[in-house]
Amino acid sequence: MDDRNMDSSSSTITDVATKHPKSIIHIDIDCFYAQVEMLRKPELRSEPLGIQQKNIVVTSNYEARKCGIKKCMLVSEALKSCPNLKLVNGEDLHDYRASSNKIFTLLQHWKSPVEKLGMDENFIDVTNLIQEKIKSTNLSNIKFTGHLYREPETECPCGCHTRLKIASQLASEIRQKIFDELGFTTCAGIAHNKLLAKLICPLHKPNEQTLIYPEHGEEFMSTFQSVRAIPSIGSKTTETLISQNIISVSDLQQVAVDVLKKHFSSDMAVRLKNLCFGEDNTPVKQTGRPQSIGLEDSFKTVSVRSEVEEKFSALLQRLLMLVREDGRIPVSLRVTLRKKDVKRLSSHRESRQCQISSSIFTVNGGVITITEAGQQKLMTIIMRLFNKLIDLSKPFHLTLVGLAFTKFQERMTGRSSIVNYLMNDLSVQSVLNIQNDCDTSASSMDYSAVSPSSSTTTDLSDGEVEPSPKKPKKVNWIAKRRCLSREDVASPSKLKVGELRLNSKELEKVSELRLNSRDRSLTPRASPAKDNMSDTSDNMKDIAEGGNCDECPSYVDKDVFNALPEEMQQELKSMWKNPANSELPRTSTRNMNKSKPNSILKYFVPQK
Ligand code: DCP
Ligand code: MG
Ligand code: MG
Repeated sequence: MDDRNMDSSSSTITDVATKHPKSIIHIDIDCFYAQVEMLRKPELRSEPLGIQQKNIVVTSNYEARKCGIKKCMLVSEALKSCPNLKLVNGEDLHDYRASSNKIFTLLQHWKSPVEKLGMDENFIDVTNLIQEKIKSTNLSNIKFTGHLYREPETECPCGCHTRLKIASQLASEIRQKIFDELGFTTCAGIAHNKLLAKLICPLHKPNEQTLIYPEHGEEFMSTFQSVRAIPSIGSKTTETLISQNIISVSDLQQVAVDVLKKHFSSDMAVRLKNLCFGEDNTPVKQTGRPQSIGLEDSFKTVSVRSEVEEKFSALLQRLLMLVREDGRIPVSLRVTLRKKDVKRLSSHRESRQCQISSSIFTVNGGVITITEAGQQKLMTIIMRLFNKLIDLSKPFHLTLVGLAFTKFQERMTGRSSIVNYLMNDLSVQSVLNIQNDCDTSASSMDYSAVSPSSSTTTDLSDGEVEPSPKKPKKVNWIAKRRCLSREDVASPSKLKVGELRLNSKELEKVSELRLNSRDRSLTPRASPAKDNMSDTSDNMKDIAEGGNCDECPSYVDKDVFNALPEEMQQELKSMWKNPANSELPRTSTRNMNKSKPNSILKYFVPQK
């Protein structure tokens, strides 16, 4: 063993505060939808196979690609170039999504941050894992696995080459496990950042992997003929760049940042410059549960209201199946339309959303269900949002309708918690920004896969996902309440529970909170349906079905009340009859201690 080499590598490799400290693996499943179909029906493997959505072949197996089938080809063209092409309808995304989730789950095995990107891609930040491996690896003769974009002329002094070589071995191990356990072949890109890992991934495919070293990033980027190849550069940014005669990534590399600053914000200009040289420091953000669950349907044109209603109704049916699978109760609904501007021959998206009452859904044996009446209510809300988006006194032309549930409540468990009954939206998730056709921002890395223009797609929006809060248990919740800090105040889900106090005024809020979200003012549940919609976040309290038990105030939910133990029902009733009995001075700990051992008051006293 060469002692000199050993010394130099060990002194740099273990120091992650280096120039290229990270090791990122990007994994992409080969011909994903086609592989799902081939795993289902192995006899398809030997045939050219296309996956059809509407009149488009969205993807195909590699047999079909040999005959010239390309992604998003028209079915008619595809059949011309490959007459024996087998077509499978891929409009039902259920199995694709299920496989996608299995792969994501499997990737958690390496205990490193995994960021899911669309259906068939994941980033894994293996930086820490490699630090661990380095301790037990003989570094003197370490080799990369798979392909190398370019041989290095010299070793990077920060030690990244060794780390990336280990990452490439790890990538191979990960791909093997995906194949062994789930049967999918994959490609991987290995680099010191997400940008290069993603872009290098398809260099050799299928079932191959490629490693690129940081010093080759600039040259590799210059091989892209269009700036659009950079994941976070959307159509609007591309348009602006093209208007300045910046077409290729190489053009972007040559333009002065000050020139870009004339057309973009200063931050964005700098970011564009970094990206075109292969520099990207966006972190791999562990993906949580999707922040929104949505479906879209696109078509040539729809100009009649009843047809729109039909489209929404069909989407809703499918969306409710997804909600059932997901298991969370939606509390916000978004309607999206793509309007065709006939004069300008262009189209643009518009969305509206509003809150919906969680009582539209019921949970039976842990399964979310919705009645016919509940579905009708949703359709009423959807069409009301539609009416807000479309001026029906004028002709309209739509090319897409979309529905998405954009916020969810997490249910608490444990029968004994009164908080479960009265308030089960302790962990409301934030509203996802509407993803637009026109991406003008390059300030955050948007690696989202583009969906075909004419298909039904699922919006399990993975970009900007914040990990979903775990289902809180009552005990944890009380413990957390005790630790509320200033930052926690920004999280109303925690704060509101802590603020609960059982007097008639406050109890009103308990009921209100079932509909309440992060930044909305409290409105009694029995208040008339509000119609106060805006483009991004509306506050439509559409369901007002108070007056559920004889003695209950109108804002109390019948189901909720009836589900309470008899003892609690009695206690609440007597308190409603005489609210003064239940007043607890906020500061009085003496009074708290005096409350009956079984009193529901104990659930509502402010925690110290
Ligand atoms: N997809 C789609 N519409 C597109 C692109 C893709 O519906 N315009 C779907 C079908 C693909 C899946 O997403 O199977 C993953 O997209 P990829 O771009 O990764 O394509 P494939 O996995 O099919 O092929 P490859 O082997 O090139 O990765
Ligand atoms: Mg793929
Ligand atoms: Mg992909």
